[in-house]
Amino acid sequence: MILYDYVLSASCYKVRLMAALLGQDLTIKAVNFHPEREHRSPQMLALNPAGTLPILVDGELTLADTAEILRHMTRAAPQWQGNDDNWLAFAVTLNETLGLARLHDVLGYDADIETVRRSGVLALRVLEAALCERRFDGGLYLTGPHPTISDIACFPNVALAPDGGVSLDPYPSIRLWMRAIRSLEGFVEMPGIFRLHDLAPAPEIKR
Ligand SMILES: N[C@@H](CCC(=O)N[C@@H](CS)C(=O)NCC(=O)O)C(=O)O
Repeated sequence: MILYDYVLSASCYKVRLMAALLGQDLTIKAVNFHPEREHRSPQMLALNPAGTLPILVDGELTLADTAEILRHMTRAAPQWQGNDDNWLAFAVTLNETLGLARLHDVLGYDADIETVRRSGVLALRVLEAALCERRFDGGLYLTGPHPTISDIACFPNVALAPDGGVSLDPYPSIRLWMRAIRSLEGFVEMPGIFRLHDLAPAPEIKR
């Protein structure tokens, strides 16, 4: 499978992370998204007229929607498919709010930044409430005790929220959920999202 990729894209990272967790090989074709806007070049628009990344090519198949890509990658791993497409739709909301705030702050994208950040905070509150409820049901992940594509679709834009000026401090259940994802076997990093074991241990409290 070939991934047309930009290293700082949260959406492209979803695909790289999924492949790593599944142990699948990806041939990465780096696209100069910024500053060259190569994803809008005639060659790239021929692959994906919407002019977005990621794009996954698997033989004859070309996919340019992250949810579809994640479904395709997990077709032989039903335990990853989950049973709740609402979270895949929610991941789009996260991309349009927290993701846009980050593109504004990091790459200078035009946005009504306060409104976008406020919408991002509303989405985080929804996520926090859902994850808090899950923990009472004994589940660590969005759809139950095991991670699914719902978690992979939602995780990157949440983890990178501080890059868009949105703090994660008020959300303990979200932080626990992110720790769980970052400790998964096969987890890979992207700039700004680190593997759990690479973090300094919590300081010892002396009494
Ligand atoms: N519909 C796409 C959207 C993914 C997306 O938002 N990609 C961003 C990069 S993270 C993009 O390509 N934006 C186009 C641009 O900013 O010109 C999906 O869900 O995969």
